[in-house]
Amino acid sequence: MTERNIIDRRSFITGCAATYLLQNTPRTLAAQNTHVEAATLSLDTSAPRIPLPADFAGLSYESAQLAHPGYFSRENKSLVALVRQLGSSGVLRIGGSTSDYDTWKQEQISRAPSWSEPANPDNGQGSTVRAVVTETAIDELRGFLDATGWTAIYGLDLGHGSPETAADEAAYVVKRLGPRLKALQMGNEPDLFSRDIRKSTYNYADYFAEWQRFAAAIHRRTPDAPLAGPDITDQISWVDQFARQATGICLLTSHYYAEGPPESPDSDIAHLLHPGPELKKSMQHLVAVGRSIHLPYRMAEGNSCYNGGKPGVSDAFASALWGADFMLLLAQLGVSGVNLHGGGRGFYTPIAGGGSAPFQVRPLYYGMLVFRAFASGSLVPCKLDAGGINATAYACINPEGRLALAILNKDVGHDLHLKLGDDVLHRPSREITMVAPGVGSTTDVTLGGQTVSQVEWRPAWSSPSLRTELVVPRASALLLEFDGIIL
Ligand code: BDP
Repeated sequence: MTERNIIDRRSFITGCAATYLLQNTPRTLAAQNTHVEAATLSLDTSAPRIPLPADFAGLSYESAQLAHPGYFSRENKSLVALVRQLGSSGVLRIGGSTSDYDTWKQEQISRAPSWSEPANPDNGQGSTVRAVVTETAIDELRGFLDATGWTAIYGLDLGHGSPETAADEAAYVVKRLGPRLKALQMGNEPDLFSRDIRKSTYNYADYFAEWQRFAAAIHRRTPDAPLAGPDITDQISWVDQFARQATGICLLTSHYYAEGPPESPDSDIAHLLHPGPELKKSMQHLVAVGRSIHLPYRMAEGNSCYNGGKPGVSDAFASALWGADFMLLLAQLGVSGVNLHGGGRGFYTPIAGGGSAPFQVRPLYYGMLVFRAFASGSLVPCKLDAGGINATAYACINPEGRLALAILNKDVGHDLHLKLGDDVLHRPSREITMVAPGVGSTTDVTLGGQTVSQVEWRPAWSSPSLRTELVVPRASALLLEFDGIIL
């Protein structure tokens, strides 16, 4: 799904119960001489908390990456460390458009010069890569998953493969990945098959008939193979139909790109930082569809801008603010996880490089670290009325019962000033911020005063003296934990 509308300001639901924390006062921003209306932040302590799935964080890569079995390998130590740092039990999704063009070979291969080279995300020009996936790649993948603590969602070739070949591949993947396999999927974005790899009238019924043939073949060989789907991009109604019809599935999935194509002038930072109401509406719908059949819904592939991303947007600090906000919003809406697509030197990839080049983290990686640093335990519905400033806030109760807040100021022109209420005023807190020289900066992002150089991020939490006001500078994020507040 793609968000197409530009909405200037985000609107917040009114009427949350139990205003708890912060009051704000009207103020004047000296720099712009702009009057900003009063803002408030309140927690709805009477609403049910939203438990955060331990494997919420995720990455997504092309199946073509498996043609280089040393990439997802326990021996690729820098990648293991970088992935592990994003979460001790995330989900690696392997699929993308190259999954509908790959070739499964039941063979073991030995090291070649390109053993651990990275593969770029497909840039939407039509997949030219026909990657060969071997048993060796699956064996190495198991080592990688064990070393990171992550599980995998694995994509099989519905586009050009046969049910029998998919069943062979699935049998090996289920056997070798064992408990590290979360689900198998067949077909990447089948709602777009009518554009190129099927007839132009290809519809849901055509897809589901194919899916059933593949599922039956897989289950004949491997009765307990876990299946997910339909992994569509735009046609959300396919998820509704799939939920009603598919049997033997454990997870519903679809994709989301905030904007695209890159050539469009609308694919810019301003749009990225102002998601329209559609995103929330569609995610609420998808979560509800899942709940109606007692299954989780996961956003299995997505990022800022499709067709490989847009330079100056997808690789800029704006993507870090977007990514953190996107993950927290979807978690708050009850989505069970988010897989951000990347790989190689794609503009939107959170981790770039590898193989003959060193790994390098991009701004989006810091956005994912914000989620990691802030979110544990359960979310408490929270309402920020930022007085016209483009900012969002999330509240979380950590497993010890202490309150944490994440405040994301996505406004490039205004700092956010919040006056602390009495309940909080005299509580010691610790905090870290995510900042960069500018919203368009592609380097020099810091979180907790640190950059992630090769692997380890050690945030310096500061304990500011007691204050009456919080300031979240324009284009930055503030994470706070309160020592004395137990909810
Ligand atoms: C998605 C495909 C993925 C591409 C991505 C993109 O599943 O393989 O890399 O689009 O266009 O639709 O960036």
